[in-house]
Amino acid sequence: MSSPVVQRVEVLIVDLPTIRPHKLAMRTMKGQTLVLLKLHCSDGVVGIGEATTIGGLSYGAESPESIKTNLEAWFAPLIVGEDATNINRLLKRINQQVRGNTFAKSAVETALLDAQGKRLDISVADLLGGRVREGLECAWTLASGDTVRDIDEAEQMLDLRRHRHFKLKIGANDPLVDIAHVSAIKRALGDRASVRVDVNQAWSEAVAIRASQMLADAGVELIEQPLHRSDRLGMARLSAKSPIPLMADEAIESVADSFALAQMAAAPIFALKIAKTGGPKSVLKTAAIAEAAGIALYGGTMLEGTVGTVASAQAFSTFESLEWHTELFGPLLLTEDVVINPLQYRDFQLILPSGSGLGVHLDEEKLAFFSRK
Ligand code: MUC
Ligand code: MG
Repeated sequence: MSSPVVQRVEVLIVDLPTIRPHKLAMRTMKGQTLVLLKLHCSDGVVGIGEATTIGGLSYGAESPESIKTNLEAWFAPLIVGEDATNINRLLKRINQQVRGNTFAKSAVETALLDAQGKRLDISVADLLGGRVREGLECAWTLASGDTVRDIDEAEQMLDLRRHRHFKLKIGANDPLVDIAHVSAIKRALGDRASVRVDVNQAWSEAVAIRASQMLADAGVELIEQPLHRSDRLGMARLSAKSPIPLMADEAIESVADSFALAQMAAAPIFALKIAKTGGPKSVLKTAAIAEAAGIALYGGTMLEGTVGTVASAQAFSTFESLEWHTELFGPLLLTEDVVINPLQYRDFQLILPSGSGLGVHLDEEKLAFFSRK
């Protein structure tokens, strides 16, 4: 019997409202745009994937529109008509013809894994070797831009037992203003919660040296990507001086980047994201580099909807160690979900769904409503 082939590639751009504005150093998000991929296969199986970025072209090098165009114009001819069950061969074919474009690659890899999991009636995590945990502790980002509102939001999350690690988005204001904001939040929450900051590349090394000491004094436990993503040496120098650990985020745009950062001891923690390294299987390569170099892991997000979030969760559930937990809260920032079985968050954890493939199913009515026409 011949193997099923990929028959058709369908890409949807889905614009969804957020529960509140989400303020990052480079852009305030007033909504989120998901890019969803459906791979229709000849055996009737449809694999789904997601390639979502943040703030158009302000965060990553791919925009929702470029991802859709490139999937349709360049990826589709490489995969249509090919054996859908041999994921390694398809990824090799894509990597030989497509440079970069890790967001688009992540959607394709995810959809192939989802389809194969559905076919074999096993989860994506099973395809990756199996889960070592059924739930992932999940941080929440406080980014309303207002200190009092952020404290209220954190209190609500603690009451709901949904999150007890908080990442504060800073970098858009004067550093002293930002540090006062962070200190006030940490003072209000005390030992009931951990507080981390994400500077999204906004500081110079000189500012970061002073700020790292002040943030440590305020009780902050880690600083994410304080310097420009290309400043690896600066990160290494700062890591050697900072009393609290640094985490590399935007500095990792490929598996090769993670190797270079590890070699330079640029940061003792890596934020892994499937979109940055090309998918749930490819992200395991970055995790392996980090593990070999003694770098701790954190399961990051591109603020994806449920499809991208569960794809990340399936991959992160397989890591031997996930010391800094995850921030897979993307679906909770959106007012609408586009799946019929939303993810469950309880006891500070995201619970991995049971079920084959990704374990989630698209809500076609909602998709038709929210898809860009
Ligand atoms: C980032 O830089 O980490 C992840 C969580 C969040 O609030 O923003 C993103 C991007
Ligand atoms: Mg970040």
